[in-house]
Amino acid sequence: MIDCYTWTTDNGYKPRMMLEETGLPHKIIPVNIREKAQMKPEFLKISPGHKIPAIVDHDGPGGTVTLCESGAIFKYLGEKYPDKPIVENDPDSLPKNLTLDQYAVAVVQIDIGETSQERVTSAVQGLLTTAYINLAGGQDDRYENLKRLAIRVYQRYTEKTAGSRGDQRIPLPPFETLNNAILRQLLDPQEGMPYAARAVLRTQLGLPAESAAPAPAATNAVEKVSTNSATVP
Ligand SMILES: N[C@@H](CCC(=O)N[C@@H](CS)C(=O)NCC(=O)O)C(=O)O
Repeated sequence: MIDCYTWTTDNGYKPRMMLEETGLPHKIIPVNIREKAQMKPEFLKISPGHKIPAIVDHDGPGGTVTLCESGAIFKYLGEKYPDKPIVENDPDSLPKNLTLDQYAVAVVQIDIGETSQERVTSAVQGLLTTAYINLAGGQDDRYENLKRLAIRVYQRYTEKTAGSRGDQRIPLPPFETLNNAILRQLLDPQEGMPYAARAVLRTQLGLPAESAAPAPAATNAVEKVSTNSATVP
């Protein structure tokens, strides 16, 4: 059994979601940081720096393991349970395939109720950016995983907002629009990736080589590719 000391903050959600997704036996112990519960002596014994999240694994290697820092917790759980997928319905989302940041971005899909349109937009764009950077670096598998996560986060938010009563939230821009914006940024000769990386990315995406006057050509080409690549798996 793992005790997870946490609160409803971004850092607090990371290990909590990981525990919930892996289905590991755990107990959530809320530490209300608004009421300064993190300063209580019993919690300071677990987290001397008075930070959530923290875990206590009663079945750790060699006995009880106490850990703070969401990055360390993520690594620990990933090493202890390497075969448990950590993103809902995604069998490829093994801890070894994702960094904490990528995972953290992906979990916005799980508690979308409290997640704003801006946050989901930036999460999707962050995942897409990392996906294309990986593709340009020859990491095709990581590209596929990240792109899939981006699509899943997008879909999840769209489904949730469509279903909620009297929801005033602004819908997300079309996926293609987000995808195109990222590709345009990355492929921009002045502001984007270095020339060699742009060339690899263009080849991988089946885009024509950079022309002397890239702006209109790149825009059209990107529209075409992103429509295809936005197909939901
Ligand atoms: N680097 C740490 C940051 C943890 C952190 O900043 N926790 C905040 C809440 S999100 C906290 O416990 N604040 C209460 C305090 O510092 O007293 C992590 O990723 O776990």
